[in-house]
Amino acid sequence: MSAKGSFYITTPIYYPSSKLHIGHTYTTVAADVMARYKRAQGFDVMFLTGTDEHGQKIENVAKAQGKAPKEFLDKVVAEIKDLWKVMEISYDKFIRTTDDYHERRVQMMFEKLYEKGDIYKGTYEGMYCTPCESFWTESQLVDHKCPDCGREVTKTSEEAYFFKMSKYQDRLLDLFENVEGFAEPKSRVNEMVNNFIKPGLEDLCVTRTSFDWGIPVPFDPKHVIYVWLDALSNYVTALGYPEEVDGDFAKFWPADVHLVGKEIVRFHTIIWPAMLMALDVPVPKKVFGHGWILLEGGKMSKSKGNIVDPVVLIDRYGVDALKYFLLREYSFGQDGIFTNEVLLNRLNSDLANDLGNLVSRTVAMIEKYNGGVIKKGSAVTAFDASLSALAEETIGKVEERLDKLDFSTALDEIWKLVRRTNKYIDETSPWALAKDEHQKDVLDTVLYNLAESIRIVSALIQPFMIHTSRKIWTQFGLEEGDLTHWDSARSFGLLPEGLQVTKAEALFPRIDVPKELES
Ligand code: ME8
Repeated sequence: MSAKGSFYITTPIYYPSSKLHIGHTYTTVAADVMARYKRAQGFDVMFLTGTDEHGQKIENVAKAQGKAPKEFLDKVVAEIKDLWKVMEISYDKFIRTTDDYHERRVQMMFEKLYEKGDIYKGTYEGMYCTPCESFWTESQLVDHKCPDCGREVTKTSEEAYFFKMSKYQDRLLDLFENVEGFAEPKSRVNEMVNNFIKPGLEDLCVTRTSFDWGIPVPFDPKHVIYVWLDALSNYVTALGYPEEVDGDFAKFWPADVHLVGKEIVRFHTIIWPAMLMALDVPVPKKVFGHGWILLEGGKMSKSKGNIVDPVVLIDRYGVDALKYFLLREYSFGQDGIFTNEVLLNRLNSDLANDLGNLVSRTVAMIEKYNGGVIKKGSAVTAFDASLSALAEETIGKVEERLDKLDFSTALDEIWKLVRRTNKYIDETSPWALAKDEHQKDVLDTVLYNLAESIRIVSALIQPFMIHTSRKIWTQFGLEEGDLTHWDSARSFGLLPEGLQVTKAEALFPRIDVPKELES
């Protein structure tokens, strides 16, 4: 294990009922940035994502296409993996709930809970929402409809197995009230405690007999294991539990953070910890329920068809621009509205103007005034100290923000440095210095400081925009290594003399917004 220790981060495992949209991309990009950041800091990282493949909904979609579930799923899963490849998602493991090892381990977990008496056989009577695959009690319904999606629920009665969730009520309350940072943001804690735990937890129906596309109960195979039990278990089966507990499971569990959308916080902060408590397994350190990306008409939904396709945006503006936009524009815990105009204005102001111009102006000036060679002047200007101080301080601020999963303000800290560096150009006016040969040493200092500040920016943006960092390194004659490493952003003044800069095309071309919105 690395000196820094391990870091385990997960995304939800997505339903491969159709192509993924920008909402799924949002969670996955956030997890990817955290994984890259922690690796850059020297942690031993496990980043898990995957697909949730069982249940009636998937069975129905496959049937509608005239396909067997697995045949349908293999195609959609291949498309999802292609999307993550295009987006350079650096997952370490991709789990499918149809993987043999997962199915076997879920059965083992079910048996363990049954043997312990925490799963028992009874009769289920209640309300079921088919699209959400969720059971609800009458009191949880909103206007007699599913509280998650607002759709019709149907009354169901059948023999079923139950998980003794009620037994864990007090321990769950203790978890919410006394374990700092378990559920975040804080607003979600109150919702869970007041709406779900305090009114009293009921035992959870954890099997179905009305469809077959699922993992059978090992000792009673006409019952299929409830999809949420199957799905949540992925976070530990992927690590070997309960078959192999000495390898990845020992190293990475408990998870440092499960990233999820706010609509599934309930499953992750109540059902999942209760299951783990019953299995005598530690609960995850944190469940972070982020907000939704909404369209003007409401939440994107595969079934409503009002989705934004990430591939279309990537083809038009590039992967880095999309990643930057998603994490900079929206505050991670809150909802935000997606419009093309918001996207384009953000790309123009932050990427084309602030960062793109800074790099192209600096490279152009080093070419024009110094034949493309970076020189270290010995003079100082009145503006150097504040630039270098901010440059050295920025990494600490970014780390503090990222450790709180506050991506938007982390990027803003980096952009404060970008804007400060642009201001340094205005303050020092290199074009004026270039006209006076007595100022040559000052000019060298200024150009060096600009290059050095850009190097620090490029090291800090790498978890978010690896292509852009690489393009900057190429323009400044840098190879990936000590001078581009995350920690290199702690020190100003590392660039050696004599590096050769090379002009390249603009990092982010300026977009003509009215024209683009018309097309
Ligand atoms: O719920 N804005 O899968 P799913 C932000 N299989 N995030 C969004 C979003 C939006 N508009 N739409 C989707 C499932 N997401 C289960 C999970 S985990 C053990 C099982 C993201 O395909 C967000 O992370 O419906 C949300 O929680 C997830 O996709 C839901 O994906």
